[in-house]
Amino acid sequence: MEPVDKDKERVKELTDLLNKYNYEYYVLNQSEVSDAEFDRLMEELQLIETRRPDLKDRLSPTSRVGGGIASGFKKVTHKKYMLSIADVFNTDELYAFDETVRKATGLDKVEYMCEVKIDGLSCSLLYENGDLQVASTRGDGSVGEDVTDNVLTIPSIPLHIKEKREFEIRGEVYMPKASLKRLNDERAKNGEPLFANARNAASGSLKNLDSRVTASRHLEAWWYYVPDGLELGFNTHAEALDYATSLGFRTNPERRLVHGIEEVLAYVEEYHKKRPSLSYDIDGLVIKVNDMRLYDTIGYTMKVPKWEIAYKFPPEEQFTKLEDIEISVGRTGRVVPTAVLEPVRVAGSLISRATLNNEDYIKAKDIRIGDTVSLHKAGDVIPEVGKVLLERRPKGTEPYHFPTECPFCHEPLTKVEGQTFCKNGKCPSRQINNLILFVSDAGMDIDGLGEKLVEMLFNEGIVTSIDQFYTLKDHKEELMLMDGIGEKTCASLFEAIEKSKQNDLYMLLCGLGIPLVGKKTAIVLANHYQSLDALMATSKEELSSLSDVGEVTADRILAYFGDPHNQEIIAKLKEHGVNTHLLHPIQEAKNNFFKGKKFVLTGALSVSRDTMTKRLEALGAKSASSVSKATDFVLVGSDPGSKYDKAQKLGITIYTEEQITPLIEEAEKAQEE
Ligand code: 0OX
Repeated sequence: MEPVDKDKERVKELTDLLNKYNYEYYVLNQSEVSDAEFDRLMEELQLIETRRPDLKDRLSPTSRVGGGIASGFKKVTHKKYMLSIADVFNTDELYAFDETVRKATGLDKVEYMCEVKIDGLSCSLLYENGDLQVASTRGDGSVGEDVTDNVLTIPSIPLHIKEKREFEIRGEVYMPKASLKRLNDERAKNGEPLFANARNAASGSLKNLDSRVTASRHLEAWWYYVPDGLELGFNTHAEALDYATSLGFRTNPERRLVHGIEEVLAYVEEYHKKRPSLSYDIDGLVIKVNDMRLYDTIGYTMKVPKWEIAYKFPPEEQFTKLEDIEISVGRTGRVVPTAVLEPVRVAGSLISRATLNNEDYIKAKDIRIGDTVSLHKAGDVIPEVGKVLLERRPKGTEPYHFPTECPFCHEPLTKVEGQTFCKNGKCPSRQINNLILFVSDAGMDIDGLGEKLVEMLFNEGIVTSIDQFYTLKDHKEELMLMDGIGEKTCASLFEAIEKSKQNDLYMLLCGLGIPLVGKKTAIVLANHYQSLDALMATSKEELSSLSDVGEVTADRILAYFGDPHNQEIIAKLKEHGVNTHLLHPIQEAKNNFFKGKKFVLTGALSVSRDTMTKRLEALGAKSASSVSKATDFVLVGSDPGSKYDKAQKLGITIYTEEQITPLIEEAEKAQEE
């Protein structure tokens, strides 16, 4: 008899448990285990694997966190050609599609599966003997790229399935709207270029050579096609999808089986309306013949099947006049051109400014002041100027000359990889933006110091570096001469500045504006080093070993603290009594009912609104001042204002303090575990 290998048994137990919890949490959206318990089991498995590398399986749940950096992606030849779909843009074309299908099959009324068309990146998963073998992108349809290491980091994807025959499933990897917003907010704070839409972000994340980056991007996937459905014994697409669901794959619940084209049109109309409320971007709908036995009869044209069609939504586009091009220089020195527009409504909001990205973007489209331009919301997030309507170009316009020197400091500008930079660290625009970051809620969160006031303080020479906020009280007389600043404003401003000295270390780190250090990284650094001095004395090796700190970030951090000018400012902050130590270990809000939810407070509560806001924010909720369709819930106290009426009108969930308190307490308890 073989001796019992206790580690081996425990690895199996832990693997099964972790896979089960992952499935329950990420596929079923229900969980019977706390995050803390899950993390504990994961750490235990990691420990055993470190001690016993012979027991580490390629498909271990620990591989979900990402690993090394690849030098490139291997090519994968698809077993069956990875089809794409023909597009149609209106209902007439949908009728024509139905007619083709009816003619080919001789049916009067066809059964169709209607699906939403996810705006992501198509992906194939191949399982052999129940184990995930390879995950690949579509590529040119015949040959794709092996992205298995990256796909493993998407927690909802099953590593093992109970089907032991060879099984392939295809679907779409995507970035949920909330993840894209979080990612772009973080990139904006770090002065990095933003992703224009969810598809680009998903593609950049799935095809990243560093699987730890993929893991940090919170990708998701829906699975929508079993290419060998017939061979596996299913007659219909619906049956194949139900089987995939039973194997543990996420299949999209918005799908609907309908009879005849009229019901297809009803689905189309319904999803036009439903589109904004989905948590991910869709760019259309997909209509598939349900009976797979008919596919060969209906046939294929070149690379697209005739048994399915994509109905594409019209782009949300408007036209307006470009009145001016404004140039701004952010704190990192990146020069960004912005279009100043005649205000126009796009996808529900009034737009008067839109990004022009960079010099090359303007040049490629020959965008000129005075032009009529199309405007769309890139990925429904950032308004972007699309094309120029040349037929409406007024006489006498001139090609736009991108500045060659900084409009703020007049130093020559430098171009790096398509982006333009002002490299002058003393540039007033960069300095003002640094100051703004320091006091903003993304930094030290000092109430009363708005962008306008900071700019005035800089222009008056009162605050030209961040440490000088702490000597502002010596300039009371000059301050009182400024517009709208009286005795009371001054007093509360000085109080807020004084209070900020007691901020926790991570807030200071965010406020310093260290390149590539956003809130998440700042928390990791603060928790690990516990003091600014310890962080300033660190090595590249130690920095790079931390989660969320890649090599590039480590270099930037070291360069920042190595700069004598920054060292001088930090010394002054310390002299003024600014805290440079970790006060409370900070945790990222765990998944709970409140995380990511947008709330509005109205009426009087038993505690101050500030206290309640802080409590909800600590759970990951986001406060907003006015009620809109995007509000998730409104908390009402006594004598609520018009926000209450608006919430009722919009059908937004309303809680009283009594109703919400038990929910908050439950989430707080989970947070502490
Ligand atoms: C989507 C989507 C894409 C099946 C055979 C060719 C295309 N983006 O959501 N493709 C398909 O169908 C495949 N369905 C979808 N829902």
